[in-house]
Amino acid sequence: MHDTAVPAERALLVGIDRGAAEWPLEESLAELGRLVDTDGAEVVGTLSQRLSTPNARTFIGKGKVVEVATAARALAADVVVFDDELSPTQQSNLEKEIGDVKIIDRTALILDIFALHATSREGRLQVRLAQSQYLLPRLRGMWSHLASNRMGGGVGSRFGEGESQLEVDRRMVRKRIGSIKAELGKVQGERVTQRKARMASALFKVALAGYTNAGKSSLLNALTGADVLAYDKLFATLDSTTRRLVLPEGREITLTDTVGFIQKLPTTLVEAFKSTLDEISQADLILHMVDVSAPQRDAQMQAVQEVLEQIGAHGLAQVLVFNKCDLLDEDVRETLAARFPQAVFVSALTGEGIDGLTTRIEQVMAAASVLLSVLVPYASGSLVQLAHERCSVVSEHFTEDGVALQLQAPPALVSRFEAYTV
Ligand SMILES: Nc1nc2c(ncn2[C@@H]2O[C@H](COP(=O)(O)OP(=O)(O)OP(=O)(O)O)[C@@H](O)[C@H]2O)c(=O)[nH]1
Ligand SMILES: [Mg+2]
Repeated sequence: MHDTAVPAERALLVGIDRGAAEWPLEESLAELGRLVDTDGAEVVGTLSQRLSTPNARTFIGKGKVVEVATAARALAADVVVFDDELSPTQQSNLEKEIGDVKIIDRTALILDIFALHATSREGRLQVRLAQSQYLLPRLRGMWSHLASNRMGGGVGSRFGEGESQLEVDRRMVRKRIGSIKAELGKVQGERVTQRKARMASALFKVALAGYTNAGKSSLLNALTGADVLAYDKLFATLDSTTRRLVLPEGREITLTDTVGFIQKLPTTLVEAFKSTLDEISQADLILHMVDVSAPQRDAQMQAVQEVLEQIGAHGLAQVLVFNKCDLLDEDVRETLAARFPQAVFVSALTGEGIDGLTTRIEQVMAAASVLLSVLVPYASGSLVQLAHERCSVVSEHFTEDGVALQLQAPPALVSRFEAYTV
């Protein structure tokens, strides 16, 4: 992915330990390290501090700032990456006090990875929107030295009626945000049209949601023979992909793979990716994909539920899918099965458990369906076809007056059969 001729940037990671049991600092820093790696840089050291609340001025304490500056020099670091989002003030103070290295936070790193991985026009626009929204309140911190140079006179210092450079910059970024939104609106019109068509078809919509790297794209590929990039990096997928799938009993569904979640997912990203994430919030069923072998599995599941809540999808039907079960020891698996009796264990890699998963989807569909008895005249053969494609046919008899069917129909299709119910 990255040009090996260019030496990787050297990153020093910094986090604070709040004593939170669900995300131990080492695990959070390990994840930050994977993000750094995905972004093409190299981790050269980590520093941490126990603090119940971050320092308002510099995030870490005064003494720790000196320690970070010394370590950054000793390790020849190019960039210091903080494991939490820094406030604009904290960032500019850290830049002043540490000097000579780039200071970024988890959010900026995630935005950078998204920018690297965005391929579609919509994806790129969404990332640019999130980046601009992140930048806006930080303009002062980032460009203060430029602004003060400009204030000193010379080229670029003769602008507006008493308008400061900062105000000009902010206005520019706001204008950019406006034009990105307008462009996104146009691009997304197409997605909305496609989604409306899917709604009208009354196909049961299943969305894959889960922590990044859980195996969502791998599962889509395993189920539908799609060719979506599955890759052992974080945020391999940004664009959503929808495929049709015919279940063993003959009903057809759509399956949508989309962007993964992470703890501390930047709110600017959630907002900018609203339209992509709507693929999840508009689904009939969410397959919550979990990398069951991840050390932070429980905390990852919790983080996913929090994002689902943020996007208004927490009330939807969910099936818990424990993926990568090929990596589990038998006893661990038994303990988990007892703790999560509803979970379906699968391996997108070996194919194990995939049949059990499709059966479970069929069960959920049946539960969400309406039982109908209809007599369809032979002249309305297309309705019989619809019944086979979109409903679950419980029984079918050919009588003198037409085809007598017992159906489990999705609520959206009930009206189509209304005239023929018996
Ligand atoms: N051992 C094992 N590895 C798996 C399984 N499913 C996926 N993987 C691996 O896990 C990594 C991530 O898989 P993806 O399908 O890209 O995961 P994703 O959830 O789509 O990730 P993002 O798009 O980055 O959010 C890849 O290296 C896969 O080969 C599995 O069942 N077992
Ligand atoms: Mg993916």
